[in-house]
Amino acid sequence: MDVEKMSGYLQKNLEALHQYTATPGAGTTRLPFTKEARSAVNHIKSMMAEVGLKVREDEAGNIIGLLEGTDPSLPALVTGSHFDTVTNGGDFDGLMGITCGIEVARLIREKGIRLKRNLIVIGFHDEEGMRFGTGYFGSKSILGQVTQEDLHRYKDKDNVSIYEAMKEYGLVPEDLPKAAWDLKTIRAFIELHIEQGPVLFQSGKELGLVECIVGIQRYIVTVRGRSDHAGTTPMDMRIDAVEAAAKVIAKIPDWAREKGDGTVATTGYVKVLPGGMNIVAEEVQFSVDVRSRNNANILDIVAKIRAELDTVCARNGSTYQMDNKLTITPVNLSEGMLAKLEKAARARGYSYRLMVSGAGHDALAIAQVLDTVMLFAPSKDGRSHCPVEWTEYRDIAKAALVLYDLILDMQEGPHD
Ligand code: HGY
Ligand code: MN
Ligand code: MN
Repeated sequence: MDVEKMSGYLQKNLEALHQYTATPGAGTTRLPFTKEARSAVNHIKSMMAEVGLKVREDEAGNIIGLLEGTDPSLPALVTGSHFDTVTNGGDFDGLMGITCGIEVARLIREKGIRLKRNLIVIGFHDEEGMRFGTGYFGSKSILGQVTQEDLHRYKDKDNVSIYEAMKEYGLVPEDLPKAAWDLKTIRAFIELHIEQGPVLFQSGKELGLVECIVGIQRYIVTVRGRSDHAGTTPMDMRIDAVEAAAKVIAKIPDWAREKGDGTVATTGYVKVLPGGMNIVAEEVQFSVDVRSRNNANILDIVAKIRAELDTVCARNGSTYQMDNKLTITPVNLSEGMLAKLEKAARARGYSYRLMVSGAGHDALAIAQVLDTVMLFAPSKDGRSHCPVEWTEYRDIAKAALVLYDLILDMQEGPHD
């Protein structure tokens, strides 16, 4: 199959899935355990069935398509990504990896090829963590890393827990442990994804081969002051939660800049209560997302945030708590599989560059315990997690064809 034909299939799939959003006309919003997720899942299941995959939905709400190999005793290859999105996100984040897996399965069948290994195409649930502030729910579930306590602990902005959301969605939360795989049955995981940044796009290369994925730590910080009248309360009698939080938030970006190493730190969410113009703020909640390929940088910035909170709160009498939502260390991807990807890209005459992923992806969770590799297609202008997210279908098709080559190149023996 050439790039044009593959590109046509992928465009049809991705355009069809674009409709499943809670914010039509304002990007794609498909949060986990919602009706948008359910509709997209049902459509993806039909796409998988159409190319001959045996389809099931697991206890975490992941979608799993199986193309049986001639020797199912061999550890399987797994490819895919997530079907949930951020709020007002784009059409390609996550779905690229799922639709490429589906189209490679179609190509294998159209060519009449019988793989030795089972091939699993997977659509993960709740990679983004957008609703509950966590992330990697579906991938951590197949790794057996999500506890029943987690399901009750993490809640969305309407105070709905993951547990309640799962039940509403039609899942049985108590059955979640059944979603865990025997990792000995898996040879490797390959995730195709858009780059979501400017490095590959600006390099002008067609493909990004990912060597390393940054580590991430995420927190929700709650600073508590005292609500008072904004006009009558003298400045030296206030316990202003905004004053304390703002002094810390303002310092975080420079702490990341000082580190280099591609270290980043972001406050993407701030909520002030009660939120009146004439009321001294009683409470501020803000998010912290710190990432680096060097874990020591992450630890140092988190320590600085905690120390600064101690200082500013002691000064104005406010208090704080720092709730950890995610801690995951940087991970190097499989050198052997990267070498196979380079061989395939060169054979097809596609330009490529080796690179670091600043975004997490399900691969970040899975690479902690399994051989994993990622393949990027360029994001136009490096934009992602926004409605203007765009990747050329031809670029996605090239990644899919290299995925096809890699799958065929990993069929020979147990360590291929
Ligand atoms: O936030 C991330 O790195 C990914 O897009 N979920
Ligand atoms: Mn994302
Ligand atoms: Mn993603």
